[in-house]
Amino acid sequence: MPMTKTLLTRRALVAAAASLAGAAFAQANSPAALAQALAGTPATRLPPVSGKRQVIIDTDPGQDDAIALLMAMAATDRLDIKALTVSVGNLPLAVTEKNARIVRDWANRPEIPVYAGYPRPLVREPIFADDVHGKTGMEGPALHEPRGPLMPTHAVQYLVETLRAAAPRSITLVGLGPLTNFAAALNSAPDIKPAIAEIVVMDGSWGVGGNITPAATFNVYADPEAASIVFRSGVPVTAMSHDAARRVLLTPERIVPFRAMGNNAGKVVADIFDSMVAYGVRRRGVAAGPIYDPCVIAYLLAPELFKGAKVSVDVETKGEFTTGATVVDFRGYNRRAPNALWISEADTEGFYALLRAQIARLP
Ligand SMILES: [Ca+2]
Repeated sequence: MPMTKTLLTRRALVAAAASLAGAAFAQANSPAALAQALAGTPATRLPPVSGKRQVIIDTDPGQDDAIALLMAMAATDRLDIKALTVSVGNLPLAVTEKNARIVRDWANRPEIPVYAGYPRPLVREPIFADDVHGKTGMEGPALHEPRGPLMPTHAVQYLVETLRAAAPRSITLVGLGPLTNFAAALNSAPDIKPAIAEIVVMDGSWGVGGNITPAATFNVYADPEAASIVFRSGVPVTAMSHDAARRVLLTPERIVPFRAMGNNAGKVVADIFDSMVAYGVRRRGVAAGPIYDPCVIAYLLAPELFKGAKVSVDVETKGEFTTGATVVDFRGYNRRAPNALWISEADTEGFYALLRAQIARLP
């Protein structure tokens, strides 16, 4: 290629990067930075937050849910957990609601109420992930009969009544499973939207494909209509994507400090992690694996550990091969205002330091 053409090509690349991502980004004109700029909106580091957040956590425990819930319930200085609502997902509802109450016991937080939601997705047949999480849903540690009862009220009724009585933008909804309960609440009572500060979900992937089909991640695939309702709700959504969560790889070395903590919660986490690594060996032949849901709690406590971008996200509900896929418009093709903060990068070492600090606080 002649020299002038090479220069022109390079100049065109720099100009394209500048127009897409701003002059400051284009100054970092390494090939990797240029490639990222041409791919679309670059993720930026999220600012830290302070103060205490009121949260309602919807969950389908689930091994990674259990660790996420322990992490959240340890953060008594940062999270005011109003309730756990339980969804069908990794296992049937009868298993997930019982597991949520067991985790509550492990954290010694008997005052947190647990409400069970719908036993099925909005319109589809349920799918489960007991091949991953074991028949108990929390394979690894010894499980006991929960000490506290389930609340008699349906989770969706609880959500609607609580949000109707709440101050504007005061409660953060945290979704660690399929989004059936949140979608049902939003659909049946749209007047609850102003009370919601943000809906933070463990959902979707763009760069790294799915974990239940080639295109879809489990929580979306299990109830894509529900995920679509949440993303289209008009409430600010933060999506902890698999793009970010799969960077937070669990390895045998990272389990050692939890087993050495000397508290029961550290042993529980180490037992669950050992089971997850064993699954990684069985399924993929490597002693490592991703842990998903705890990344969502880490975002609530320390968003500065993550990078993200505000983008437009759609959920595929009619695909022949792609049902449950999240379609992320990094380049602004659809000319809509962003509906989500898409988190795509994570600080792995920072994440594990935070998780260790939280689990060490528990009994
Ligand atoms: Ca989950």
